[in-house]
Amino acid sequence: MIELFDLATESDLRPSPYCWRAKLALKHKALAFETRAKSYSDIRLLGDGTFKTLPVIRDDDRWVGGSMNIADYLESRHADASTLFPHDPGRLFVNFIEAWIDSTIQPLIFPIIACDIWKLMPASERDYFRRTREMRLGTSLENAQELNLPKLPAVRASLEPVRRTLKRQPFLCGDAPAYADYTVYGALKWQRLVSEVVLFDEQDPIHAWYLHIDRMATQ
Ligand SMILES: N[C@@H](CCC(=O)N[C@@H](CS)C(=O)NCC(=O)O)C(=O)O
Repeated sequence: MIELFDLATESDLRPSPYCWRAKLALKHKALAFETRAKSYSDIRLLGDGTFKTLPVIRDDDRWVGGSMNIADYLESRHADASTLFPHDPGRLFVNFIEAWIDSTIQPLIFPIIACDIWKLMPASERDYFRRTREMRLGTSLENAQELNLPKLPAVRASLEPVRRTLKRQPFLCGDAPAYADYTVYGALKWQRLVSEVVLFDEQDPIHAWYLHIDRMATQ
């Protein structure tokens, strides 16, 4: 049975957008797996001790870390199961989506929700989270939230490429969801799990798409 090491909050929410990508890749391939809740300070105890981030998976004696490495590993190991990269043999589309989400969408969302994530962290992880994330944000978690909440309309507008694509087709990958969809979903799930801010409402084309993947993710 594959084990997925997944970042957990104190109340066992699993907010990590990267871990959602890995979880959905496993579900997409219809593989049996169990998640193992971990904190930041547990990461260095996994495998050979070189992992710095979650997700990490263990498949018998094979350890793989990094969401895209995990997707690539599952794709080559289970080539007979439904592909994670349909219509994208060179991975050109999915590479763009990953770069866009990692460099633009998640950094727009993060300052708004960082303080909410901090509140949900186990007490033992809070100092680490605050120190490293305040360094990244260049200000306090509270100040980052206050400064960035008024920018919500711009954050919503930044999802316009997804919205326009979903007006033409049911999923970013075509008629069925695949890894590029899961990469976008991970960012939105992360935000919705930890914060009350609304990035898309029920009229938004993103809504039905999100609910479909959310059912897959949580069943
Ligand atoms: N490029 C990595 C990024 C993963 C990542 O940044 N994960 C965060 C959790 S959301 C983490 O484990 N951070 C460790 C830390 O801050 O110490 C991937 O795609 O998996």
